Amino acid sequence: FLPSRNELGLVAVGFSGGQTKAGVDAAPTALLEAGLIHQLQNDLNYNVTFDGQVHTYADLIPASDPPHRNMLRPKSVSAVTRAVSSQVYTHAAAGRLVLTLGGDHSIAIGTISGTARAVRERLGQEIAVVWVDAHADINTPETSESGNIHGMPVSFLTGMTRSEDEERFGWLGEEHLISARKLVYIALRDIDRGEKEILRREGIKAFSMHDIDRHGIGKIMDMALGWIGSDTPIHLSFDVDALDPMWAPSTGTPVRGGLTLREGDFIAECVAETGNLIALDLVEVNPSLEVTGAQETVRAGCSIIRCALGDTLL
Ligand code: 4U7
Ligand code: MN
Ligand code: MN
Ligand code: MN
Repeated sequence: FLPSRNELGLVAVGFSGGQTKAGVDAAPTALLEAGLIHQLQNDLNYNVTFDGQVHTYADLIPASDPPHRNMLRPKSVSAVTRAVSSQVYTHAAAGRLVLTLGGDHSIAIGTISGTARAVRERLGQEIAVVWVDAHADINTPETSESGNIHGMPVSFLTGMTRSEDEERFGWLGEEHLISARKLVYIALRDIDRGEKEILRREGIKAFSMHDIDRHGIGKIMDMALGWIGSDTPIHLSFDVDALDPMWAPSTGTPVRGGLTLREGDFIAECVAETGNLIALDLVEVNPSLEVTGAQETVRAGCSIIRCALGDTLL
């Protein structure tokens, strides 16, 4: 069932409701205008299945969406991620490697739940997730200080945050969830107090920038992929803010002291080398912030995508 070598499903998610800064919804268009599809088809030889739309899910956004359990716009994010989950599931179930262009990182509730369900149905197996980010995005609604759902997706996906309310993530079932034991973080450097507590309590594998400085990115990738094992499908969720703002300034929550461009590409290449990649998210590019660096940020995003999809493998 691992995706056939050259079939790729592309989902473009123009959504910004998981946080409060406008512009991250314009990232898919910017990435596509930079020639991404041409690169995938001509340089990398993928057969790309794409509906040609940057989805905004306008018909799914309710007129009234007040804060609930400290979450901002819970119904909107719930409805959009539910739709994304089904789009991603459809590609994955058809045996396509799925590339999703965000959008803010709340959309990972959709992408990862979609691949988790497809792999469970087809292989009876759990997926592994490699989460590359300055942040852990594992706040519960209760630990979050911002209320922004892009800081919470992992708590929903691991079943730590649950809801009975169908319109507010109650649609997430066991088939959509991942195991905290099969989750690995890379490039962390800005973790909230409540998140540290959760990471410790759940014994989640996490490699911070400190670890990367100490061991070097090569050894870190050996350890990260060794933890996952060689027979597990991998979903790579890459937040562009994992990169240092020097290389990717146009993002909503930049944190200095991040990955070099080359370290980011290397992480993606190592995941590609496993042959187990089933899905990739590239999120949090916001071309309307630090506009002088927007094209550089977009180019960095395209580079990470090409590397994850095998461009530099011989
Ligand atoms: B991103 C934050 F408080 N932890 O919860 C929060 F620092 O998807 C940031 O990684 C979340 O960009 C960042 O709001 C979400 C904050
Ligand atoms: Mn993130
Ligand atoms: Mn982040
Ligand atoms: Mn961010």
